[in-house]
Amino acid sequence: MNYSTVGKLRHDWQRQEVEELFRLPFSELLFRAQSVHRRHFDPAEIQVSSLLSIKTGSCPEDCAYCPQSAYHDTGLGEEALLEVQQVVEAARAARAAGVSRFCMGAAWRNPGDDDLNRVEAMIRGVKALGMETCMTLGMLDREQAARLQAAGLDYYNHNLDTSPEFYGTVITTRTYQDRLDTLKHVREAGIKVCCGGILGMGEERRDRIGLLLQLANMEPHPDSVPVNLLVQVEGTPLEGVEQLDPLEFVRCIAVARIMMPASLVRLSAGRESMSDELQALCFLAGANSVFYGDKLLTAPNAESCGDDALFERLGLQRMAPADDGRAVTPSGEISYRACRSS
Ligand code: SAM
Ligand code: DTB
Ligand code: SF4
Repeated sequence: MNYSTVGKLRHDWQRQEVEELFRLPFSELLFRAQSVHRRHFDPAEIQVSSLLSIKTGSCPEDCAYCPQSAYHDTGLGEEALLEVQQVVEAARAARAAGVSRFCMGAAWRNPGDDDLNRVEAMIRGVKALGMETCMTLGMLDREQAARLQAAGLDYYNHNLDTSPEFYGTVITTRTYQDRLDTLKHVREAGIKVCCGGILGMGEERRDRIGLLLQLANMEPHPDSVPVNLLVQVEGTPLEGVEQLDPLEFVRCIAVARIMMPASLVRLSAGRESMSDELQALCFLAGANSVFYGDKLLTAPNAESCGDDALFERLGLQRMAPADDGRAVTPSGEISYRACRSS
């Protein structure tokens, strides 16, 4: 290994060198990932985001993993777009729980112009709390991205999900190029990009490498890279798909860290099914961000109490939470259960 290039930002990754990273002995791979991590981040710090579904269910896209697709019978009905006040209250509760970034998701193929008026008011309301804002609303054109940027949006989440080759077996209602186009509009509007994927959908290692190559050869890299482990939801086509080897998942985190040294790598969906020890390995491999709160968009997340205890046991400090010390009663939309002392 050429140590002079360790941790340098590159956008010319070749498949063969990524395959070689995956083939390294596990301890060597983790050592390299941890070395890269320390050049750009304090390894004792973790970025904490929380999620709120601002418009749930009945999505016109056919994503095989997603409980919110109208194509799958998962028992989720369609809910209307939340009111601005409901969203701001949920963000206030998240802030009181030490969350620094508030991510709002909608089950849309793309937002309509009327929806966008309310969404802009949500961004302004959450920004006024001193929190970072993130949204994931589906496809955006240039003008829509510019409107969100003008409202103060910090991050836009839009995942590539998997390799270009595997993509068509998971989603047929929109193309890989559609995703890349939206990412371009977001970047050109001056919004930070949050882009990652889902592992454990029955893809091969070559697809995981294909996804990482797409992400790491973006210039600049996505600012934030969510690595989701598929949450298998009853009624979705991917329910029952063979589970991914957890150590392969850790390898992917480590390779993502090495390829995108300065990006936040988020250990995203799927933590509720992971042991504390597996999550600790992911942090050691370079993950330095999580979703906090007992719910993701519609699926359960690792419980916040357990997370508080885990961060404490691992000596992890939260990155720059916006906290003015005000006590806030959590709304019903987002839940941070009071921790029982034992
Ligand atoms: N509709 C918008 C879109 O697809 O871009 C935003 C919401 S969508 C739920 C956001 C992301 O959640 C998807 O891109 C996918 O990566 C992730 N996701 C959805 N269902 C998931 C599941 N069951 N397990 C893991 N990740 C999931
Ligand atoms: C991301 O990559 N993962 C989050 C967020 N971006 C929007 C969503 C996970 C969704 C898990 C399934 C659910 O809660 O419905
Ligand atoms: Fe719709 Fe997004 Fe779910 Fe796909 S992932 S069905 S686009 S909410």
